[in-house]
Amino acid sequence: MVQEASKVECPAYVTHPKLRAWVQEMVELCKPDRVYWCDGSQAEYDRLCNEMVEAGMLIRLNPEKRPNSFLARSDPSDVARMEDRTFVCTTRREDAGPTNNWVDPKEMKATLIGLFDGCMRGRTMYVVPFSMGPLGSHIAQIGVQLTDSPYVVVSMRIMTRMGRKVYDVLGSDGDFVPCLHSVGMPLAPGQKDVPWPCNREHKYIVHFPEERTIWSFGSGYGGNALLGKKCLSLRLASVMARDDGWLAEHMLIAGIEAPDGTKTYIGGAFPSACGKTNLAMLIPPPAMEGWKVRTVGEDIAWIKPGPDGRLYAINPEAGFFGVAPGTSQETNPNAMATLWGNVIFTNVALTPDGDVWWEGMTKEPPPELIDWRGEHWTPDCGRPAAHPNARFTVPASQCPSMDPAWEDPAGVPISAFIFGGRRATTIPLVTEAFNWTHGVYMAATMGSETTAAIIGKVGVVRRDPMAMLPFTGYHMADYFNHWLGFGRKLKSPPRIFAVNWFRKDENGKFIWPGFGENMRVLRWIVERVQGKVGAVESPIGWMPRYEDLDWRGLEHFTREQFDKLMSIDREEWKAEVLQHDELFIGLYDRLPKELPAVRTLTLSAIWRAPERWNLVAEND
Ligand code: SAT
Ligand code: MN
Repeated sequence: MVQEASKVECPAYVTHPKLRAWVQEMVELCKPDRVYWCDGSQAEYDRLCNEMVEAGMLIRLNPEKRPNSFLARSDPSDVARMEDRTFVCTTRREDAGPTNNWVDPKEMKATLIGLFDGCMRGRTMYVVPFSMGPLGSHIAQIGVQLTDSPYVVVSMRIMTRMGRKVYDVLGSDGDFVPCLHSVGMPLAPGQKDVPWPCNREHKYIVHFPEERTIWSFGSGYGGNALLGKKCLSLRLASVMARDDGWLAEHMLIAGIEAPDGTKTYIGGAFPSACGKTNLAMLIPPPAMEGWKVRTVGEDIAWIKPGPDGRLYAINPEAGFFGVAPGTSQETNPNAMATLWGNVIFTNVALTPDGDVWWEGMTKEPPPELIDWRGEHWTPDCGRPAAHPNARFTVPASQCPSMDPAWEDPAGVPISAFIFGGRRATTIPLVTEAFNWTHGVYMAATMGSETTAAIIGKVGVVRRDPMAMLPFTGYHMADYFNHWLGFGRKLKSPPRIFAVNWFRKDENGKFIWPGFGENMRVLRWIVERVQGKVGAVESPIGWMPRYEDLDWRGLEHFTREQFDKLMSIDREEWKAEVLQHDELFIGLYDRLPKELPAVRTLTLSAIWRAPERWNLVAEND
């Protein structure tokens, strides 16, 4: 239904007076030429994609190679989530805490109203109703996004449950999160549009946790613009979760199936560039016959206690917005299979026969390409063909490893949490926390080395508590406190594990072979949960001995190599604990006292241990 903006008429099936009033108010502010109410149908999706192809905003890929798929090229100023333009606006600055950008909500509203006034002139405002989580699940949440970007509309249809049926769940008085988005580039009468409209000068991604609303201006890219993802499902949801006793986490959810058919679900938090998507879709080595990994989610988990005292998790998303570079048949065959068709690619390279390519997809690059900026590219030209943050947007249902229960509105029961970063030194392959409080400490102090994909210096350890640094919508110390209290209330809280696939030897080589071999660690974790396998107590947690892991097919990996991977170096750990302290001091006004207490215990244990603690010595 398309209509003139001045006389906004809601379709009869939209019966929610507050929603109707909000749309009317936002239309009066943004002044679009037209308002379009999305129904979420395939026909609507196809029509919008065709219109974008005609307008030069999308390139249709070769239907024989990549059916029903498209390539978008963004403006070079709009290629990633922008943390420095992301704000959490609470009445009191302390409530946002030191890890969020804060502006007084009244002041921010005034700025935004100025920017949004007339920002959709010459454009269509799309009304996009969506559910994060299976429709009607008691864990799900509803949002309605107003946007002037058809690219965002079609992306939201892949990433969320979007369309008319959301209004049935919402009824006339259900709760929804109002999400306002504009690319911030009004068109004057007769002005020609550009392939990727955005505002090069002003970008604002703003959360009002007390009102539970989101306003995003100036960017059309990813988490800045698909407001159901990081904005709703993490920053706002983390606040809701704190208030209502659940967890909204930056976690994959996977079901680990044993040869006897038993399944153990885990949640896993990793900062970017740690292979989280690959782990969620892992294919075990052939020698570990009968073991399988089933995917429930690869980015976000919403977790609630069930009546039986266990935790149940849903994946609030319906699609993957994954990083393309580095994804290959070798690193992630399931992702490659998922991408057979129905994909919107952004900022990857185009092959001469109308397909896509990115760095790492094949060992040998094609002899020529059109790069992500639309320019001719050859392997020796010195520029990357795909942008390092190039993405695919694809329905999760196409992934061959999806778990049969991935859309179960009740969620899946979680038995373990794993936390991991990218660390060349210090952190062993795997340790199990002594208890919930110790596990929260391990998760809160996790860090990861920055890679080229993350802006800033390469190889510096950035502390990223629970991989939630850019996504916790309130004071980080209150978030730690929420975690501590949450576990205390559970009859048997999930066990907590720390992992590091990235430790290097003295020659700078990765010690652990990685990829599918990570299954060996997952198996140990599952069997720890089931009480089936042993461990030894180290100064920093429980650890597997060599004989506790399944080495079938990897017999060439020696006891000595394993020992190196698991060792604890006193000097390295002294430096590590000092860095934990730095994190804690920054949050000290609200820091739960348990955390410095665990820090003290950790330090004492390291001091009492040999200078270089290792499993071989322990076993002697
Ligand atoms: O752009 S997203 O926020 O969706 C992905 C990311 O940068 O983590
Ligand atoms: Mn993420």
